[in-house]
Amino acid sequence: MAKILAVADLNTGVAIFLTIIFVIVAGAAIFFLYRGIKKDRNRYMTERLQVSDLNKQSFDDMIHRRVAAAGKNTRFTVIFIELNDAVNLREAFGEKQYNNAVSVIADRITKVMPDSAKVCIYTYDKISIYIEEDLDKKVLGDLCDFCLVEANKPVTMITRVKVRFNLNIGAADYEAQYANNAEQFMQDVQLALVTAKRSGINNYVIYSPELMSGETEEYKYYQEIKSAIEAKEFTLYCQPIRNLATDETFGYETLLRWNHKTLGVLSPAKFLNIMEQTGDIQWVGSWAFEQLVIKLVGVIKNHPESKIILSMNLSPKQLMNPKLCDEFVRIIRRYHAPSERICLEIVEFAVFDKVPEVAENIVRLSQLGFKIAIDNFGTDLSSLKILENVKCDFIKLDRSFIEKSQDDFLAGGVVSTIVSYAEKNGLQVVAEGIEDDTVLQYVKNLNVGLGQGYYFGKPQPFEEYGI
Ligand code: G
Ligand code: MN
Repeated sequence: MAKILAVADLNTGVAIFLTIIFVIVAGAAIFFLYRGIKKDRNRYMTERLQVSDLNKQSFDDMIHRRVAAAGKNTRFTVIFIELNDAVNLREAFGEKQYNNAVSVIADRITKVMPDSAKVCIYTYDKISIYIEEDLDKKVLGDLCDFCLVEANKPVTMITRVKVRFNLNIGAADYEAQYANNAEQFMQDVQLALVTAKRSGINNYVIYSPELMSGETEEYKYYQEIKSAIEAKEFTLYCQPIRNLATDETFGYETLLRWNHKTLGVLSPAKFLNIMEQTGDIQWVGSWAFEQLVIKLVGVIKNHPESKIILSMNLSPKQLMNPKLCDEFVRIIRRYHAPSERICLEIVEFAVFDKVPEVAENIVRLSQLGFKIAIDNFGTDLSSLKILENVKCDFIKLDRSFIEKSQDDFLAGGVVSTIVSYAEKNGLQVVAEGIEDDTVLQYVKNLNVGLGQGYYFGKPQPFEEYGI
């Protein structure tokens, strides 16, 4: 009996022991399974969410390999994203912080891309994306829009300093026509990018042959300007505007100059026309505006007592850009610059009420606090009509008009009329192109308040005027 009990006890013991072993083994299995899944999941997540280790060289190599191995039905997409303020931001925040910010943007972009996408920080101002899929135009357009949204969100640079990047995007699909020609394919992605850039900030363009035929010369020109800006060949000169009654400096007109490698210092007359045609004026204009703002903020910091205003010319093409105001607002906010100390000079005023975008821009710029000047006034008297619709602050009388008005009784009368009109309506008049004492006395006698011209100083680098 006792023996039977002992056997029963033994059986229970073995059963308990086996159960415990089973629980331990099962527990361990579940543990390892869980760990394995977690590890895989983490690997998957990091692979998916991390910017690839690619750099320009390996990215280009990858594209070359893909093109070399491509068959008739191979399709993939490459996107270039260019950060427009790269040079300035890198200078303002330093290399390390700037690079961090670009990584943040690349991460955000990775998250909105399909799984097959490889995102690469291509150069300091460019992110490239390779997508191993045949995307239709609509989907690709949506992806570009996502990129714009993600990259436009503010990035925190140093504690509490948030910066918004501006960008342009170019994309192209690889198709059989590129067989064995990776160079051509990558150049078309770049062309799409340049075309986007010319149409204003925060735009994307998807390459299509119709859109871009005959662009090659312009493309070279674009590259020339871009490398000129990087080589600091573009500078802002300035020319004083004098208060004729007190002889104090009222402000400076800033003027763009291109210190060309081989051609010397070029004035806008030499390059602005072609920039207008190609559309490069949009981004070069924004660049110039930003330089003006940086200068103004420097003046306010170093000479708090100074009240000078800085002015700059806006080209008609710039004024037609519906995003102009947003762009300017973004820049003045970034530097905390007072818009009321910036004057925007606008020529060909008369045509503007016929172009709604232009009229809207002028009204908005004025509402934003910018001072508005009618430049080169006199060449087209119908400009006066616009004063009824748009609030202006300055009328700048053209040099040739003043010259003519000295001998021409009628024109002289017009100057007087303008001066009294200005007085009544709170505008200030600037006589342009004062070269000698005779003209200076003449305009003073007509009660013109402000003057500008070689007599007071030529356009020169800011340092020459001690600012
Ligand atoms: O008004 P507008 O922005 O077009 O005028 C600026 C241009 O006028 C500058 O390129 C400058 O070189 C030129 N300029 C400025 N002062 C004088 C002057 O006294 N005489 C002449 N001839 N040109 C001047
Ligand atoms: Mn001007």
